[in-house]
Amino acid sequence: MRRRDFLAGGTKLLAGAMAGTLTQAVERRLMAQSLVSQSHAARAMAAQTIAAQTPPDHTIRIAPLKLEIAPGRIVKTTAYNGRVPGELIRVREGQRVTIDVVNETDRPDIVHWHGLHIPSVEDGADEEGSPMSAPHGGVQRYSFEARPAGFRWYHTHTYAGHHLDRATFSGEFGFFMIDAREEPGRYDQEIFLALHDWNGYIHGGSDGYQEVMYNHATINDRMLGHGEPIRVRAGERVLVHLLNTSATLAHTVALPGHHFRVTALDGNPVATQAVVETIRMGPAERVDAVVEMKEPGVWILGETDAQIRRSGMGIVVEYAGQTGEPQWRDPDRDDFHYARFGGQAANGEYPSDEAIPIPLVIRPKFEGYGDFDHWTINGEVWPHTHATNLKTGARYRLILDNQSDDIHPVHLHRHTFAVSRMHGRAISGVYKDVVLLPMREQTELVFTANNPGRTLFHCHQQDHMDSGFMMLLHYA
Ligand SMILES: [Cu+2]
Repeated sequence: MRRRDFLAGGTKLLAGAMAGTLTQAVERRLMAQSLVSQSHAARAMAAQTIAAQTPPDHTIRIAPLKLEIAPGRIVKTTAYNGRVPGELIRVREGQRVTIDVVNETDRPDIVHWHGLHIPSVEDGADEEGSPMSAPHGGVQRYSFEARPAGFRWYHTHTYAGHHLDRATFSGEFGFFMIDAREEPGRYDQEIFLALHDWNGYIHGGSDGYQEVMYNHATINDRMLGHGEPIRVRAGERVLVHLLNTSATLAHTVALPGHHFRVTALDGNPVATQAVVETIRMGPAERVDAVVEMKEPGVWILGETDAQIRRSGMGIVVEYAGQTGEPQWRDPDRDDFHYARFGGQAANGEYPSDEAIPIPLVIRPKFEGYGDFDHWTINGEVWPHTHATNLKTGARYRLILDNQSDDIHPVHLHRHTFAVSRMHGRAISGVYKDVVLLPMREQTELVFTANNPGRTLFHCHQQDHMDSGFMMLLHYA
């Protein structure tokens, strides 16, 4: 699916939304957040006392940043430690890591450790009971054992509403790599690439609906052609860690003349390392892939959509001794499908028929002119979405019935799930924490309730999450 298809079915903000007041649902969410925050004020004070005593392994300072994405082209944003992405946090699996989050902005903020199996209070989601960092210098200390191994990330977990430069629209994200105790390391170099869209704005449609579009895009902090190239040598094997940090858009990338051997999805090793020409990721999805450098030249690794690539989403790959204009060729086909990376369905580690079903129907809800479309789960808008009381150790099957004309990158906090059914077919061996739900289809995810505590499940598309597409699973 390309950007235009996505937008055609996509984000529906009504014409008056920008000028409108906060909706009731939004107010409810903010109220719920402030109640949780108050109940954790005591913990927050304790954390600040600790912070003064022992130095952390890492400090993340959240502050405004003027980011130059191309000569003379400045994006005003907020970011971690004055850079985008924030520093790479890299630890061994099981290693305890202590991180202080210092908030130098004028709004409360919080950092979510995405893809880690950690306690709710450390997870970095206000709705789960993790405390926020107060504005104007507030500090929160996070301390947890980093697991499971794989390519994780961290990002702000706040509310954007009509401010299309806040929350995941901002530069507040970074890579979090957890290395297994034994790394095979069959590669010559390793690179981390984050795709991001900048300067979101509301684009008017002819039907009265409006859409989020963007002026600029980058890979890491620079637009295509304005950063350092990825320098390679013929014969090298390059391990690429790709992350889509866009607030709202799925992206497809390719590297002409080369293929990607996919080794992990969302940091979890795949059953079948299929070789693909394109990689497609919804917001928050990650792909690890090995590229064999056997086509000397100067190439563009970039978005397959020409408009998005021209707006900056690309990076030059330059072989040693090669010069000239970077080359782009459209791929023959988009060949990235989750099922290609699965194993034999019969060998599924999580036979879905043994898991307790939790049916979840996803629908938009028209709220009147001058307002957002809201998103409902089983007819309810957050915070009225039901917190199902799960049993520790039991296995569950989320049956997601997407009755909308949108795709949704849904995310389950603090757990890894298996994608067990998609497009009407059983899948095994595909473990993820975000999955892009096809429109007008049922998708099934199986997980074990093995990390007790409040657990958020939500759409990672910022405006959908902000408009009610969120629920809390709870078990003790
Ligand atoms: Cu969504």
